[in-house]
Amino acid sequence: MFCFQCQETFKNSGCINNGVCGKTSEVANLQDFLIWISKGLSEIAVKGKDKESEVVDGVILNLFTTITNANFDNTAIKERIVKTVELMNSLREDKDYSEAARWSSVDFSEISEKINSQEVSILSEKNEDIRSLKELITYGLKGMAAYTRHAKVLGYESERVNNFIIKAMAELLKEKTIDELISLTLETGSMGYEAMATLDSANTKTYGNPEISEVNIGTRKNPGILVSGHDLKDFEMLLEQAKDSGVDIYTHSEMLPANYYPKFKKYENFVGNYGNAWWKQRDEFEAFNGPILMTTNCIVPPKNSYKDKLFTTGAAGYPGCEYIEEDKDGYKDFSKIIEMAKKCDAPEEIEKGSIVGGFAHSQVMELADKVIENVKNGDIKKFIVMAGCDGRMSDRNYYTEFAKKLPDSTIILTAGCAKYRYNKLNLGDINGIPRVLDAGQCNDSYSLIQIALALVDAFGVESVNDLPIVYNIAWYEQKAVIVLLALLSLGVKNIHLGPTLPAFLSANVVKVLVDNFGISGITNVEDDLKTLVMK
Ligand code: FSO
Ligand code: SF4
Repeated sequence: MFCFQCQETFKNSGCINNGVCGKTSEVANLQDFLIWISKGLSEIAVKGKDKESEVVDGVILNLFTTITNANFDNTAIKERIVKTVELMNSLREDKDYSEAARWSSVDFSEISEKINSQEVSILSEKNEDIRSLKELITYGLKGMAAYTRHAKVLGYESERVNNFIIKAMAELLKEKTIDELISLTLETGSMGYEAMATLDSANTKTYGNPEISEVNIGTRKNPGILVSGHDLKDFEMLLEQAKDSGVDIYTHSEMLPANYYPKFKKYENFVGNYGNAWWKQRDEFEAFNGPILMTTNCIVPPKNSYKDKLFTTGAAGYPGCEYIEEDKDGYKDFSKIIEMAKKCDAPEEIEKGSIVGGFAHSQVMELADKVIENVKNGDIKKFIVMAGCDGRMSDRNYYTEFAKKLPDSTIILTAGCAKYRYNKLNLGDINGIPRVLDAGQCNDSYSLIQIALALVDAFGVESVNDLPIVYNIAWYEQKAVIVLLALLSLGVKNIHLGPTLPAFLSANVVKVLVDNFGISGITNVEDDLKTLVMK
């Protein structure tokens, strides 16, 4: 195996035996093969007459399934391989195709032979810069696919985004120049922005606009179910099915923003949020006592103490954990989880109190006059976008320290699970405006962009780069990659990206990003405060 798609990759170079995330080499190799034939399927679609919706759905699900920490189940990946090859076989015409598009076998001894030949591995591309750009685009597409799928289950999609994903996947099979790949990278970013906008519409039109909310982080005495991941539709279905069961529902990690949506607030058994970012789950899931539903990434290989209580659905999967299927109408029956919860002890209380969030674009626009007034009178001097991801490496304490040492005249704009590094610090407020404004999930970085664009108008400046906003973003996996590409496609400059720059960026590609966008890594809290805030 060789995988370097996430920030925790081995020695910031590449996982070669097993993944730091717990992915086995068998799963990693099958995922590489799945991505390779997904590009082949896309080529067949591009060269064919019609783009079947089955192709779009299949390629999107395949991309999503291979995101870091989403699916560790080789049986599930093999099923996706079989479905993909069967679809290719049914759509292939009498045309000139690449080898990936010609692949027709579902015999896993042949597939293993192909994998062992190393021809579908990331390293099969020998030119380091071409490999770097092609993987950057592939990872952006994975993030885009995840967002696109969440919108689709709520009945929203963008044909342009769908078509782009298929076109870009097919393009990645071709020989390309560096310039061609750079332009495809930026196109990926702008389509990523559209994918995030589509998901924002899906979420807000279905569940209302997020509003300022105080979220309970303590527990009650009833048994509970913990819901993690990003899929709001799964969350709604579970809430609805559990509403009269006597079982309480809690969000975990990236599901925390569900607490901000008006439609979910009417459920009396919806208690609040339990625990922290994804990487602390092995202790927190044990303490929770009840079953846990993982609707997407980020799964950490479970301890035996709760493994039989861990359920997966959608693109997520873990061997030995029960998977909840959807029926042909998209309905999922969660009764097994609810029945299991009834027999479990109530969650152990690991924290008490509350946190405040719900600052997506609509809520911030309502506060716009107040925000602008505070900027004009100098009480707010700077906004620091600290969106992105959390992770298990201790060097991420940097973000807690950075947040603590920021001057009182600054506001942190956040989204994604990075917030858990500072959202319980009680950083106070500026004339009633909290100093940490949480817009929501990583995809709600879209809201942060909307807020920046509104400030451009309000202050009459030419671009987002003229605003008192700086970017100190943390990344972990491929959804953060699409958020980053979206920001670049909008012309945002001087983003600091940490805790390390991606291992998949070659030295020359980093140079392009530095020269054209002023991207840089992080150094230490004191120096970065000077560069970002005090200048
Ligand atoms: Fe991932 Fe980052 Fe959204 Fe977290 S981009 S790691 S769990 O912020 O969440 O999916
Ligand atoms: Fe390694 Fe990250 Fe790939 Fe997992 S997803 S195998 S940790 S690079």
